[in-house]
Amino acid sequence: MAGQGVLSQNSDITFSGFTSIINLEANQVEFSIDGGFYTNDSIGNSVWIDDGDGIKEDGEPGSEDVVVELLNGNFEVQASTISAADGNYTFTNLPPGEYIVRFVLPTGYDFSPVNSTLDDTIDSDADPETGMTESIFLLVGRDIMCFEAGLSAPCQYSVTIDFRDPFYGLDDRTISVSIEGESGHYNYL
Ligand SMILES: [Ca+2]
Ligand SMILES: [Ca+2]
Ligand SMILES: [Ca+2]
Repeated sequence: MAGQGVLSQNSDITFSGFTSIINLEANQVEFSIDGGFYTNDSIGNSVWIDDGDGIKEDGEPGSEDVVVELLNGNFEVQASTISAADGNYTFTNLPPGEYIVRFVLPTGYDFSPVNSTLDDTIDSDADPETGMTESIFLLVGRDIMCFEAGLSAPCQYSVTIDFRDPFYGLDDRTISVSIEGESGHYNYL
């Protein structure tokens, strides 16, 4: 039955919807041809503002209006959407096949490190150089909702070192240091 989501075990149709050529003799009746149906499945999940570790944690908000594209195995754009207010996005009604999700990096952000944890539901999957996930092989009857992109704001940090003598104030030289780079933990040695 259409819409029930399971490709019948003995389906005679291909993904294009056609059977192979059927040759009938005169007066022959053929009852064995049937067509199985598959559900139209989904790929998705979310884009979020990360603290730079590539792991989606409590308190890190979704990022709205990020352009997300769905490519086929030949890197051709099949669909495009934008993330919702909570950062979520979904591509629905997809036939089985090979796909890639590409996130378009918003101005002022970098992509977080990819695959930072074994839990794929909370890690970032966007390659920091290309914004693309690895190939996704969507099978019949599966929704795959574990493709996230973490966005990290480059950190800006400055410190002033004061060399003045604490008692007499004879030497008032100061040095200011400014650092700009990826979010993360830095140590002064
Ligand atoms: Ca994080
Ligand atoms: Ca991952
Ligand atoms: Ca993930």
